[in-house]
Amino acid sequence: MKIGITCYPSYGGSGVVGTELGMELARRGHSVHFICYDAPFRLDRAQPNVYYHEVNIPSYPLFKHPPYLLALTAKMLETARYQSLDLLHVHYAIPHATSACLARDIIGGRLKVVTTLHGTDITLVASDPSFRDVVAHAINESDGVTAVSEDLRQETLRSFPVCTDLVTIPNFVDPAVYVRRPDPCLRGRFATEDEKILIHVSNFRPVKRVAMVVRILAGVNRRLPSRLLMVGDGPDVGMAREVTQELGVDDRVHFLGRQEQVVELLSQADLFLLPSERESFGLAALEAMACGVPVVASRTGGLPEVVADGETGYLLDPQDLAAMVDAAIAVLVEPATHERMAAAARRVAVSRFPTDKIVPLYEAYYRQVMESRTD
Ligand code: GMT
Repeated sequence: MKIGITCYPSYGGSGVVGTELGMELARRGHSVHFICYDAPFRLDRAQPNVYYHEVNIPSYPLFKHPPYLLALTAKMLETARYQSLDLLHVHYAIPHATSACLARDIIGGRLKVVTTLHGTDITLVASDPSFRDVVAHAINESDGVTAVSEDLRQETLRSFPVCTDLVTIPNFVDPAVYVRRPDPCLRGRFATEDEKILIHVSNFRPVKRVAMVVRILAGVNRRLPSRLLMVGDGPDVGMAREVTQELGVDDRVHFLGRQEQVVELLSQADLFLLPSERESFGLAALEAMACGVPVVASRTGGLPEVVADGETGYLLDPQDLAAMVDAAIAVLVEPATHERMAAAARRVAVSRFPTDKIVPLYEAYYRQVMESRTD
């Protein structure tokens, strides 16, 4: 197949999924054309069957805001025409799905649009009433729509006037890449032998509740000497630093900024923290699990579909700090318990969400969509 993929190229789960999916489809022999405003950060542009088409956003004095939606549509149209694409697969509804449907309608013919909903496109941005109908229209006009968890699928059906089928295809992880690589030297840079390492990876948006991550570290550290690795960057990083100072744990928390490869860091960690307000899937938790790191997270959104409560970690009320601290200590304090949960985390990640099980679901779905009628 000849597939166009659009995703946000910057750090973020939906961009990672779109990029990893495209590269795996290319390995399987499909021609994959990335259509983005920047090269996605994990994209290997030297890989066979992978092409990159940059969206150029014009700026004229008349425009207060550059017309990104139209620039993207024009690039999709051009790429679809000249590369004879079969399908545009867009990750994140806003505004990618709208652009793709417009490009398809202009081009006519057999081009199909598949939209994958990732979460905040539905739960946060689209809950702005002024966006709701636009997003609903793009969902309904797509030839196929997938959601990354069953919870997100249900949430979309509840919150939008959707009159099309939605299919759940979960996110995935490559078990050969995401595998624990212990490195005593690297671990020793952060912690002594008797200290535990907690880790959090995110884009530090308010929905991630990074202050809560720091509070959990402070609570755990009172009973078990611990360190916290904060990986990523975003609007709440400054606030998280302030909380470390307020709680007197600034020497215990390492802010490492954005990292392209997180496997090395995850591999040194004993526990992953994700006390988000909402999480449609929790790809960061899945990546941690594949590296044998148990997870303490919120019982919210799609996380219960990823983290097996009591087996690969614990799921708790995101507001309940004491319960999160107790759960973290319960995972960490007994080496046998930790070993059991770490092994279960790896087992669940590689048995339920491996790339070679999930990507064929997308291929089959593309075929189904391409065989559907064009009215
Ligand atoms: O977490 C974010 O704010 C980024 C967002 C994105 O679109 O990049 O992540 C969403 O998509 C990820 C990939 O499907 C999911 O693993 C995340 O759970 C989801 N984030 C939220 O629902 C908050």
